[in-house]
Amino acid sequence: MVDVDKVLDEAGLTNPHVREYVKEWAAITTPDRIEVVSAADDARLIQESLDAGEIEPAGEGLYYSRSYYKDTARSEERTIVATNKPSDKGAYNNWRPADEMKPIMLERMKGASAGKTMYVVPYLMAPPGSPLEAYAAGVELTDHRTVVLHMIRMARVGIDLIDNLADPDSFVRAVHVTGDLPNLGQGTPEDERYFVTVADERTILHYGSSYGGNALLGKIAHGLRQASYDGWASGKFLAEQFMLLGITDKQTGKKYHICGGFPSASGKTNLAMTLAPDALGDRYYVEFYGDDIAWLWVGEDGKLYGMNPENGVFGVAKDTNELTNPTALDSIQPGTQALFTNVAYNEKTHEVWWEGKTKNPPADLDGWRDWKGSLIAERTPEDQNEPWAHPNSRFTTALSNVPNVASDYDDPKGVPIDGIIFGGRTRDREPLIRAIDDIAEGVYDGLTLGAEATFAAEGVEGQLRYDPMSMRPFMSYAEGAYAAHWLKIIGQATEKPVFAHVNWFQRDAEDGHFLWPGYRENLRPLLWLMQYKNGEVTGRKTPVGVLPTEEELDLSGLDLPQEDLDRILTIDVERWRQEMGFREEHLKQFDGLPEEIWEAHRRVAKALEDEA
Ligand code: GTP
Ligand code: SPV
Ligand code: MN
Repeated sequence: MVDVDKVLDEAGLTNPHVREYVKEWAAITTPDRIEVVSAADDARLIQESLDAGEIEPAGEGLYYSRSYYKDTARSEERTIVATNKPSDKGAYNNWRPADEMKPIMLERMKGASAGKTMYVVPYLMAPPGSPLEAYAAGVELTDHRTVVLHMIRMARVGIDLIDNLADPDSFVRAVHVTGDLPNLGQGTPEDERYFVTVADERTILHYGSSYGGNALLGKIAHGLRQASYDGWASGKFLAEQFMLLGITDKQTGKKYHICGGFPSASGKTNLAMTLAPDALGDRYYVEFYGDDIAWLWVGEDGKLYGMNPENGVFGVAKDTNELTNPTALDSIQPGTQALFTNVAYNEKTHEVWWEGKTKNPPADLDGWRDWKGSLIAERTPEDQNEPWAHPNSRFTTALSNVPNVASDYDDPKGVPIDGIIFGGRTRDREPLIRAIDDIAEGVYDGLTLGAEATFAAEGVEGQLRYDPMSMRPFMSYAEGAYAAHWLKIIGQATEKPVFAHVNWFQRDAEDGHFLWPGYRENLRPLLWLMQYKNGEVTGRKTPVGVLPTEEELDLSGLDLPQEDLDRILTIDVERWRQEMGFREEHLKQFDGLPEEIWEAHRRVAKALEDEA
């Protein structure tokens, strides 16, 4: 048995509640060693991980790791929100009683860290001094060193952060036990994994993975599931899977902040890191605040504020290149201490590669291994077309490495929010952008956000996989209450943000090409939205919102076929009428949906029926 008191004394960790929690879980998981971690330990932990072969060098101050091959993404089926209130059950949160799940997790975790080190990782999901600090503190216990390296990049980590809390008992208890990855039956009926947030006890219990949102518990388990529950229970804030960016118009000196949700792998990181298109000259400057999570609240001055609780970026590697996202490449340059996970790796040159990094994979196959660790040169003919990198391979880097990170990104005050946008991958129907002035219609639009089903065989043609506010995998309480909470928070703001729905992914029906070039050009519709909010342009009213006219949208330097432009700046009324039926079925799943949302739905439906 480890002498926990001795370890905590030596580390100088004094918070009595944290000490008690560490002792309780050490007795359950029975690690051989316990170590308390601060960000300052990073260099030593990196060296230990290199020595142990858990990570490999990927250039000067860059590192590479592979996760177990059946452990490469979040598992939605195995993710559960457990509380003591059956009324918390929603359509999407996989609700189970806390009394049922806690014994299961105890059983799984019992003795499961034997032979390993338990790292105690105190963290804060906010800049210190934030008005939401009381909801931001957590202590992750993890038995996986690579998880610690990720936590140090993705969150603010240090003993001082939890030793000086206003309420020393107000921290999230976040327990991560990796388990025996080759023997967990991932994806089979005997699947042993469970990722449980006991939301009304502010306790997170994750067992059976060392990857991403399954294991870095500050990120989505705390930053989204727990925080959205806390935001609702306290009545104080929203926690959403949102990016957050700033746009400065150097000519007028005005600065705008826009946040918004796109479902996972639908372009948040790319949008937040976007740069002003060259064709617009150097008039605009885009600043990065966050790419995956935003917490929103109404400040004492009555304005809506937002902040990114994270301290780093866990970005999709695929298709990241000089054209699509040069900012991302800059943020993972030598010396940044960035980590790569599940990309392809050259064991001789220590280079990394992923699909879309360059047009073709490296020609000289010598030393290259794919994300599973197999030599590319030894691939059989059947395997030739397998990707080198896993499609969900990622890079992890601290916010401070992002070249266009906002100078005030860690200001605890947050930034005032001018616009809230929603966007999914939709191949038809959704125009480039439609602005929505009415709050209930904006919230309604968020609730009916979706991305097209990727496996057409199982889905209905034209029907979306709805993903309310891009929170479907992170929803922690019932959707009706969630909608009401949104209406309440936004309703309190004295200056209302403008809402908009965007779509970068509309395609030509015949050859499938994207009708809009996307990536950094996505700034153009956002500039229009801010002009619209300022009353500088009026747009064209449609049943589903206000669309820019061709003249209003700055298209300078772009050479788009007229028919593509016509398509993305109009709505397909027939498809929209069909969509309204799907939406009705979708919304009916939600008990207690506020009447304002149903009214918004009926208003839009009627306007579509009345349209010639
Ligand atoms: P998560 O981290 O999973 O929440 O994803 P995300 O929403 O941050 O998505 P990300 O920005 O990483 O983009 C996912 C994929 O979409 C990448 O492969 C991008 O290259 C691609 N993508 C992003 N923006 C655009 C765009 O404007 N047009 C097109 N065609 N593809 C895009
Ligand atoms: C997502 O899947 O939306 C992510 C990555 O941002 S993970 O942290 O694994 O959730
Ligand atoms: Mn995400």
